[in-house]
Amino acid sequence: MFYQVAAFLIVPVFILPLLSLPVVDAQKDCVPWPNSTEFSPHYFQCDSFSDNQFFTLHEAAITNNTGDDEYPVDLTKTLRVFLDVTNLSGRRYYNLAMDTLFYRRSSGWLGCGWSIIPNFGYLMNKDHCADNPSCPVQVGRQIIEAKIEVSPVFTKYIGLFYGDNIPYQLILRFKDTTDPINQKEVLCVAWQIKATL
Ligand SMILES: *[C@@H]1O[C@H](CO)[C@@H](O)[C@H](O)[C@H]1NC(C)=O
Ligand SMILES: *[C@@H]1O[C@H](CO)[C@@H](O)[C@H](O)[C@H]1NC(C)=O
Ligand SMILES: CC(=O)N[C@H]1CO[C@H](CO)[C@@H](O)[C@@H]1O
Repeated sequence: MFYQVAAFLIVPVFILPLLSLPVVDAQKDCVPWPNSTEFSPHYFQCDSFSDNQFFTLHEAAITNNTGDDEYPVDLTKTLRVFLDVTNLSGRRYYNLAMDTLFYRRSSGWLGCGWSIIPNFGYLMNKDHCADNPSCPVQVGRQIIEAKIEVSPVFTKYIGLFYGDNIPYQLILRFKDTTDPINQKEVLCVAWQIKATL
């Protein structure tokens, strides 16, 4: 853990400028708060690294730990994400892991875009099925729930380098880990939110 904490605080100064070049958006999206994120969260099913995503997303909600909507989203508290999905694979999933990737918004003379925030492996490969009544994921349509718990070290790091009350994008990638060597992504969900840290 210690080396990660150190990495959050020391490495970014040197390598952030290299890693943070944004992927430039289409011109019509070049606004500071895309997809009305100033007022409400926006989600969509994102493209997958894998050939197939076996889950289809119908609807989604992001709430605080008591299940209430709270906006801006407070990243220093536990968040719950509810995903109304259909599992199209024809089989159950007992082993799933979730990667959470953070992006921040930039808009300026270089254009607009989302730049990835280096996380040094933190918030990756979180066991989705430990202590989770919405696992296993059955065949067909259902609600699955995921918790996002960001440590104070990570929120401090984000706050320090990127700031408060700006748009962030969270990408949640769910992977079937039954075969650890050959993990298959089953669902990718993007959240674009205004966040306090
Ligand atoms: C806004 O949301 C749509 C999906 O609803 C997505 O395709 C688009 O890339 C988003 N815009 C930005 C700037 O992220
Ligand atoms: C969640 O948000 C509601 C409404 O803003 C608030 O009353 C409640 O205390 C919040 N719960 C937590 C755990 O922060
Ligand atoms: C490809 C496949 O097996 N699809 C199944 C997914 O789940 C639906 C609903 O249970 C079935 O009708 C499909 O046959």
